[in-house]
Amino acid sequence: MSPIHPAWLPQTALAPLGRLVVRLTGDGALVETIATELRRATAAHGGRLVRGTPRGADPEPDVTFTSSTAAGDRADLGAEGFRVVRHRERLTVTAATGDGLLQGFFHVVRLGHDPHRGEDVAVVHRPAHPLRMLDHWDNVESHPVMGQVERGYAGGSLFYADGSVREDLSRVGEYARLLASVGVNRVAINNVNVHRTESRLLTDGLPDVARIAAQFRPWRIRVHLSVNFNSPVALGGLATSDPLAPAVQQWWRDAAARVYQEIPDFGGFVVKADSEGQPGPFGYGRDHADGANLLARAVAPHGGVVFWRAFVYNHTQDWRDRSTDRARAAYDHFAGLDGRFDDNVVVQVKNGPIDFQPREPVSPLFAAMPRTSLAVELQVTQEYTGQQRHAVYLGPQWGEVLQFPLTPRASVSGLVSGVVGVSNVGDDPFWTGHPLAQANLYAFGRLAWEPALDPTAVLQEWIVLTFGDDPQVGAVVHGILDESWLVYESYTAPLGVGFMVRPGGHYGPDVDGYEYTPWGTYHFADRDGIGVDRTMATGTGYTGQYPEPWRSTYESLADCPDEVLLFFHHVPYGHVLRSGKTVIQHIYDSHFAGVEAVAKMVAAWESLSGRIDQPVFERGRERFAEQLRSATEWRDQVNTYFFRKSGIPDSAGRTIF
Ligand code: GCW
Repeated sequence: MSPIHPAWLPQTALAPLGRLVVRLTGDGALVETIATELRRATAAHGGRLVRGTPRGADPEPDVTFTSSTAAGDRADLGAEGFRVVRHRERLTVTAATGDGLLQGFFHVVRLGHDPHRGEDVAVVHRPAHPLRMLDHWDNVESHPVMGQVERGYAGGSLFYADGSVREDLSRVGEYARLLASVGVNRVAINNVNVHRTESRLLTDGLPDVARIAAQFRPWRIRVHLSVNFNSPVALGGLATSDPLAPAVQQWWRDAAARVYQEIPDFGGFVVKADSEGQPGPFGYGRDHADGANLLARAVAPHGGVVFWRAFVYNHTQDWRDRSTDRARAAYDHFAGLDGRFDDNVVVQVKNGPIDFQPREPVSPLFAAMPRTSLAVELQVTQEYTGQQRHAVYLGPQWGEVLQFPLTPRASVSGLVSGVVGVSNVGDDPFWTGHPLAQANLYAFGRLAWEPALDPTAVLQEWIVLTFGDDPQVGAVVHGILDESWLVYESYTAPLGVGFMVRPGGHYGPDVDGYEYTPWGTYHFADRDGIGVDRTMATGTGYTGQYPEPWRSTYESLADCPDEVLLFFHHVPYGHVLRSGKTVIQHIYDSHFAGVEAVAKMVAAWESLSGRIDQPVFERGRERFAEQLRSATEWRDQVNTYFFRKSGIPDSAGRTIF
């Protein structure tokens, strides 16, 4: 087995700073964390760390990290911000908190060579969202169908093995360091589908949860638990879990108090309720505000937050029933509850209305709950985007989602206070299965902190930290990843229709895989056309959930953007897209082009042989071979399916089966 890959923080990434004279002032746990980093780096690379206030004999520092208690700095920099000033080849980073100083430290690491040299600057960095979180869908006990990590493509869990919390959690500490370096400040450590063993983390498992929290604490990352709504019955032996029953409320208050006794900086709960078989308030005739507030009031005295997921829909639909539309579900369940959630509830909404497809419009729910704290949930783990066997850099997708101007006044980012990602990490030596999938974890944190960052520039940061500054390696990795999301989209389900995947595992093509299932996501292809009519005029009315101008844009066949056309409209194969191509020709062309693009990626990767770590190269090579095989399969199945349905040949006469 290969040794654990250092991801984007190899020793070399700290070398530029480690060669300098660095001063660090302030105290507290986080300042000690920074001190440890600096001590190691300067010892390894010949620099020098000076602690505390300057003394006459000290050398002049090149870089100073300083904790400020000034009221002005507090106001200016906030709880996590920092100021960077470069003046006459001296760099000073000032923060009002340890959190801010830690973020400032990693900022300087990202600056790379000679961070103190260059033009004079004075900039303040503050996060766009206070809540930046990763959810793990990890099970304590390997689930018979879903395994150790639900939708995990990177081996087992970092936290659990053989039915319990791991004895040796040192890798969790390494993980915490990586997450802190990109600004993640919360982690939920168990699957939102809370099975029996996992539900006990809240009770008997607490000492083990405390051990995990201890690994995250030096990096100021708060730990959350996913909890089962039915816990008062299942764990407490109560007759009901009705959120309005006083005994139930007391049970949750007591449970929360026990957690905070063990883990004073515990973050709070994450809840998936009334969704895909998980229990919830509907079972007691209550709504989701009742349910969320029940838990929020239990953690409120301790400063806790409840992330309540809006992923609520009917997964036992009848495919014959054209009136139900899964895309409508989150809005239909939640929009009417706006204003009823307690302040420490965060309603967590998936980026799109269905389920992390390669392309979906953004969820209209973000615009419908102005009096509620919201978080956008992104899927870092590549469930529907190639399962970490395909190289797919998701930074551009997330940038688009976060910056999407959903209302005339605000982007999605401006409408939420948190960004949550489903983690793509496991106990794999490369952390993420595909070594290039590390870039997604990196970009998640960076874009959650600052959504306006250019995803290509973020990728560049990741490349230099990870591989060093060999320009050829940089060019190749950019060449592979910059457009990789669009490439993936091009050889899979076309024009926003989504879900043409194998049921259950969700890998590989199956055009009709979900067409007649109860899960409710269909393409409605027949001999004449394809797509889901979600218009108000003739379809499910989903377009009516959007504010203007999107309501009219999506409603109108002429105005609807091509990439989501089939999400909103059912059209004939001969319908001419805004691109000038017919729908059927677009399907053929994009699938052929997609596979050609993958073949180029494979060749590009081969050119890195000998230029990057051999184990990384080998792992990548194995993944690229699979990507090419799988993309070819997608191309041939999708093209053949639509050729047979439509009878319309490819205008370029290429091979379709
Ligand atoms: O994407 C779907 C997945 C489920 C997952 C669910 C959810 C954890 O297929 O595995 O369950 O979404 O987000 O709750």
